[in-house]
Amino acid sequence: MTRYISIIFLFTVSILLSQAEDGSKLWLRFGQTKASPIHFTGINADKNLFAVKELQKAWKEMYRKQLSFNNSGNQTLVIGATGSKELQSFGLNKNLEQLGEEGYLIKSFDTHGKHQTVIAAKGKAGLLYGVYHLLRLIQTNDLPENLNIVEKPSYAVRILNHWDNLDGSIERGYAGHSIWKWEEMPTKISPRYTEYARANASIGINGSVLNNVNASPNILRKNYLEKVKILAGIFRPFHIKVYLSINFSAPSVIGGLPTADPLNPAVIKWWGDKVNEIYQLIPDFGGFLVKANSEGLPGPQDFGRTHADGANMLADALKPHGGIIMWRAFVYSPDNDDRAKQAYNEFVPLDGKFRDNVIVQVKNGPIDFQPREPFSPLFGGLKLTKIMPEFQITQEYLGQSNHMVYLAPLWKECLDSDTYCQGKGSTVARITDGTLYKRELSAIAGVANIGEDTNWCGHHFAQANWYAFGRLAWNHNLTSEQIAGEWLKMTFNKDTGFVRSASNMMIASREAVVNYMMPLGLHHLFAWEHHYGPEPWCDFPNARPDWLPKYYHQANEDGIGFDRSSHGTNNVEQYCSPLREMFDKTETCPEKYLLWFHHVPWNYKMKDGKTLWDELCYLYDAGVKDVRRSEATWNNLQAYVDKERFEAVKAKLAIQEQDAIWWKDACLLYFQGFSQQPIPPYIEAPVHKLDDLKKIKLNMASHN
Ligand code: GCV
Repeated sequence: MTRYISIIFLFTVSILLSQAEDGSKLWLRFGQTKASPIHFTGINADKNLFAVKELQKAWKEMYRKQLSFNNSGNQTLVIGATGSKELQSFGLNKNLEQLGEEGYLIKSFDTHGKHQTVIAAKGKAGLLYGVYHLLRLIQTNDLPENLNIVEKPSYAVRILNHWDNLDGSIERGYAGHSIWKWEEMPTKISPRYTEYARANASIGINGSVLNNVNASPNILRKNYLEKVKILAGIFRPFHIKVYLSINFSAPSVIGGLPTADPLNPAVIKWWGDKVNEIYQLIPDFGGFLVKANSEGLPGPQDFGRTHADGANMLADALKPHGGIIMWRAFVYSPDNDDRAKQAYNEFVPLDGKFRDNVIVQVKNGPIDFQPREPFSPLFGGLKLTKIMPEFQITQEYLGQSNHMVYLAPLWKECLDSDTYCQGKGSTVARITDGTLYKRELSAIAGVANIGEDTNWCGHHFAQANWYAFGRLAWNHNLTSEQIAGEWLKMTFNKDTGFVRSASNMMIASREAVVNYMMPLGLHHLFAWEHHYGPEPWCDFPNARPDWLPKYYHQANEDGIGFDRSSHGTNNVEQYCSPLREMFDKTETCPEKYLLWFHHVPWNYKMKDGKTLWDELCYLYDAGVKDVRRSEATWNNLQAYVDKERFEAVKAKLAIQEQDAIWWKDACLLYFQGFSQQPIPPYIEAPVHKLDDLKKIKLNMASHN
């Protein structure tokens, strides 16, 4: 009897646990959300198609049964690729041709008293994306009676960069250890690999760089390549290619050669052989991501060669197999007068010298993923070279997995920036998506925020950034609001009021973090080691000057900010007219970039009539207030969110509020030492003492 009761007890507990809202299902909560009424009487499709299997899997979770393969009802769903018998009567072949391999149509047809919904594409990839699109419409309750959807991705390569090390740690990862269990493969294959692939495919991501750009040469050893092959096999049906970060000195470290000089014939042969070996194992391997001559990593310059020499040698090895090189432009050295200028100075003289399967990968801003930076001048500067944006989904400098910061507005700000490099309308989006220069190969990368935490990303709202990256990579014309709305409906609740409030909260969160961390173009004020909290005072003997905050804020008795104008380092010259002139003068420089481009006196009059000092105080304070507003909003939304996730987010928001106050007090008290001005009475007075804040030492070892 006791045994019987305990079985019932265990059974009940396991049901409850399996229903726990722990975030593990991401936005694919087919079984958890209230599904909309069934629209279809049956499906007409090849049941062996992976896209159809994915549809049926989700369907079963939503409706507890599969959609029957039955074409006789009056509301059929038809799925088929060009040339398939299912598509024959619809005459869509011409339209599909224009949509490429990944595009698709979802269209309604009313014929012979039948209402048919057709998902059509040129090939399997498009069908898969079409199915996920339909599922999204069902999940969000946005499936209209008549559909006429035409989709084609903005970028050809939509890729996540994992900064995962082979020992399971993640550089700048804040959601636990790596999901790649190298030691366990091939004996044990984590089910998360498939879930990862599905989540990515559902938002259009089609590539994954598995390992850190600070790459261990060992990833190219045979035993690791065998494991990479396993992941590639799992990802393949989801139309996701694997890519690897490589270490430029691999030919010497693991190949035993005396050099890694890219022009040395033995080195060229070594790479050629290695690439052949990879393609033997993984015929659809995507290519390499390379961080070279950057932050101490080896590269072609070690042998007197250029970045182009290095990239081209690797590109030549990959070319016969259709692989690409993503060559990072994240280079800077302490010997130069301004870090913001260096990537441009290094790469613009090489413009036009790269092979056609090389794309130069550029971080959105010229420094390093700060809460706000102007776009990197390389986007306008490189005209003959393919160039791709690199965004950081993981929140290295934005509160890591403690702060709720929705990043779509930050990325849109960069993509929508007009570089003017080919006249008005030369936006970063148009330069990188291939439309401005009519290029087929285009790409966009996001540094992943994924780890083995149950909810994948550490913070429930950080999932929105993974989601938003994928959606923007697919369609950079989507608005931040649209993406937030979709994600909220799928992840939390479809209630209109809930979505409106939560979406407003998400949208406001980016400006909030700018305000409480680094308003008005301030940057790099974070702590030396962990990059989490403020340390504008940080200094110690023999430190690299360009790794110290004072290099960037340049605060003194006269004012604050980095003079990058024509009177200073002349970084403004790297931007095309009229931006160059606009950034050059304090009166015309947008105030959000004021201290990025100018050293400004404390009593400088801002557009709203305040002095610079008062404005700085006002903005830091506004950032804290913004976070409090988010807390109030979230508390009001309690009825719409399950207890588990509600409490988890609430607890993180409380940390964020404390951190915002920490940032505000630290920065204002420290800069006050230079401005010598009082904090205005309408600003909340600091609650900390500067000396106490200077003593804070975080043990963030587990975070890096
Ligand atoms: C992967 C910054 C980060 C490093 C990172 C580097 C890069 O410096 O702090 O952790 O290294 O950027 O993007 O290469």
